[in-house]
Amino acid sequence: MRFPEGFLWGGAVAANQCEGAFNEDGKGLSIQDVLPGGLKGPVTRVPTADNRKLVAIDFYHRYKEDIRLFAEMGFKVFRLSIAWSRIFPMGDEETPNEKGLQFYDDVFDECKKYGIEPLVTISHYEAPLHLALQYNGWANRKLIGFYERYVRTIFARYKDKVKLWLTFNEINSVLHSPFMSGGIYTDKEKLSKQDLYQAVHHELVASALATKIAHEMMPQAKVGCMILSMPIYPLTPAPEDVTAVMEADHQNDFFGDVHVRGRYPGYMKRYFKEQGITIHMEAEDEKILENTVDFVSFSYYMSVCETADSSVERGPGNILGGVPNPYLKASDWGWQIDPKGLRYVLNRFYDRYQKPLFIVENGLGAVDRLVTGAGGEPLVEDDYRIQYMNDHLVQVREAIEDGVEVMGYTSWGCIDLVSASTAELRKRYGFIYVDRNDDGSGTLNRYKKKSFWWYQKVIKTNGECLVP
Ligand code: BGP
Repeated sequence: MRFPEGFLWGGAVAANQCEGAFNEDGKGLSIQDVLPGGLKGPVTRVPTADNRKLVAIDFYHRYKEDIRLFAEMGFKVFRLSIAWSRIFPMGDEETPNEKGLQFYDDVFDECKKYGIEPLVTISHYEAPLHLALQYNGWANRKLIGFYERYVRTIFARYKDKVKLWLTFNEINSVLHSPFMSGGIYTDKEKLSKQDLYQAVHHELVASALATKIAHEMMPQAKVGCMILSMPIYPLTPAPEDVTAVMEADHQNDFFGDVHVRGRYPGYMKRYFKEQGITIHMEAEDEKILENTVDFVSFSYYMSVCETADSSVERGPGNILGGVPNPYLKASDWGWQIDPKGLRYVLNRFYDRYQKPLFIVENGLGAVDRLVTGAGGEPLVEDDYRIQYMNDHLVQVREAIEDGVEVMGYTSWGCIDLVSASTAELRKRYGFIYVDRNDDGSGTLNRYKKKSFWWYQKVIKTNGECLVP
């Protein structure tokens, strides 16, 4: 069992979950700096001491050590995001913050030293707070212009260092977490569907515009969309349940369809009509949307079921939950583990789009224990993580056998970091343990987990050591 030559093995992080240094070197506040509890809120408006993202794992000061460890594992690619508020602290000013730009120059240079290719998410749940408070985030069309200025700035600066770009992290998540994903300050309960889908339209136009600009400024660059993928299975074979699945799928497929096909699908036009939603489009929007992506990237953690029976309870999940599947076990956070679902989504995306695919997030959030081994050495025996990743990668290989074109795989949280949904550090994903706890204690020292050596071997053998 081997993967294609040149397969991009690596890991992924996001600025707000690892960098810390929330107010250093001219960085402005981002929405994450006022979101100490993650998805469940509250929004504090000013940073509070209980917000673990303010320090996070201090990647800002320790990136050299961390990238060296990634190189030791053999990473070919490292997915990271640029914190928008390091480059434009308020989001709406005209001149970028030079120190912020310099930081990512340094990070990319460090990657280059080891032959690691950066894969950059332009916006990963970290819009400048000012854009949320002053403009209500992506609900406001003006965000397209601010985002355009931001992308032009980073493309001009990094065009010789970065070839792989993602426009928005999990762009479909804005339907479920409008503040974290879209910087929309209006309470989710009070936000109308009209305003929500109008915000989606603004993001889709901005994403296509970024793709257009990237292609003009950097002919070598490849731009991808990034979708939160979650296979949805019918809870029963009842045709009503299958229809419920189809309609739930539409709410996610919509995003990929616009990015790849360059126009709104018919099923969304029907949905807008039935919901009384009118998307306000400027004359140029349809033309801009025709700038389609070069590849499709996605996160994959779990699958769910759907049913037409509204009395059936929904369970927890990665931003969007669903009806639990009686055939699957769940992680400690209730996310149902389904390796075969990864082969299924890979085939589904490929059948639909015929574009190269990139798995840019996958992994297991678990409580790890740092213990002392017999010889006094620090140990983290995360066999459960090795099992999870082995089983998922076996299914990636199966999909490749099915003929699916897969560019690479970046495991989520290749180094422990702050969770997006619950803002905890105790929910660990890394191959590298970071001694930092939810109560703020810990040395911030890094330790290699058992999975570190396992992943190193996976990369070295190009997947040959995986166990079917
Ligand atoms: C995705 C996000 C990531 C990441 C991951 C794991 O939705 O793109 O930012 O955090 O999920 O989720 P969590 O951190 O909530 O466990």
